[in-house]
Amino acid sequence: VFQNKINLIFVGPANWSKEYHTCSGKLQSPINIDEHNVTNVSLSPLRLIGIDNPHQSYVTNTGHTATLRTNESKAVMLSGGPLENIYVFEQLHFHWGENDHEGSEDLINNHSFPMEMHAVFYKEDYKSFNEALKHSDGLAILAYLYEVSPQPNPTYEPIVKVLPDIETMGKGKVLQEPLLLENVLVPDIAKIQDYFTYPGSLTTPPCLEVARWIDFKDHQQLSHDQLAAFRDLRNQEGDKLTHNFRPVQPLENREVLHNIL
Ligand code: 1SD
Ligand code: ZN
Repeated sequence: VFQNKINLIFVGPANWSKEYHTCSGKLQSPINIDEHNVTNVSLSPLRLIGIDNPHQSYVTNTGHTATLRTNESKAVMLSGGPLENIYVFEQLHFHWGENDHEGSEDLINNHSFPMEMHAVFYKEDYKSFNEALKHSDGLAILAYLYEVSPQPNPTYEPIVKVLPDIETMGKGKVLQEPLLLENVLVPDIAKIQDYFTYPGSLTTPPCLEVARWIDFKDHQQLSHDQLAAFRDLRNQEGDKLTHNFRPVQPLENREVLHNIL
């Protein structure tokens, strides 16, 4: 266990580029999005297909996060906006912090949110998620930011409810009812075209620079207790998983677009 802990510290975010040279590229994620330094654009509508049917879904503790997948492949597809092609839903997962004042990966005007959800899609032409990782236009990732609300958000209750059952790394649990992804991915149809978008990377090693990021400007709500339920998950060492976000990376020569209606 002692040896493992040393390895874990060694491979922490600050040391990733020693182990994975791809983690020190010029298109790394996350970033701080400075709202005063974005270019306003009006792209074609972003479209999500297949979200109006409930899909049987399961949540897994990967040791780094809780990941939700559906049993049906190609259940949900994404296109439009900055995307030139069709992208297939792979999984969604969460990043959070030790308390309600930190946790998001991307920052907005240097502000951190208590949670960020990533819905990961791969380009349909590449046939599989793993193949898509080999191409610079391989992934599209929808990012949702959360703030603390006094009331629990009912949309996330089915997910939060299974977390105690998957406390240990490697455990998974099917949700009691098929999940209507529409509520999760399009919480407010009137606000879905208001987002920031930029070219970036996976936020975990090997930090591949293959992702088109789409960060919604609208914030979602979770109660303190709902957020706290994620912090009870355990990592590989059996310790509480209380900090799974990567610090922001240099913007370098990138432009962040702000899509407006
Ligand atoms: O951190 C996730 C990681 O868990 C895995 O899901 C990977 C591939 O999808 O993506 C990264 S992230 O860049 O979506 N945060
Ligand atoms: Zn992520």
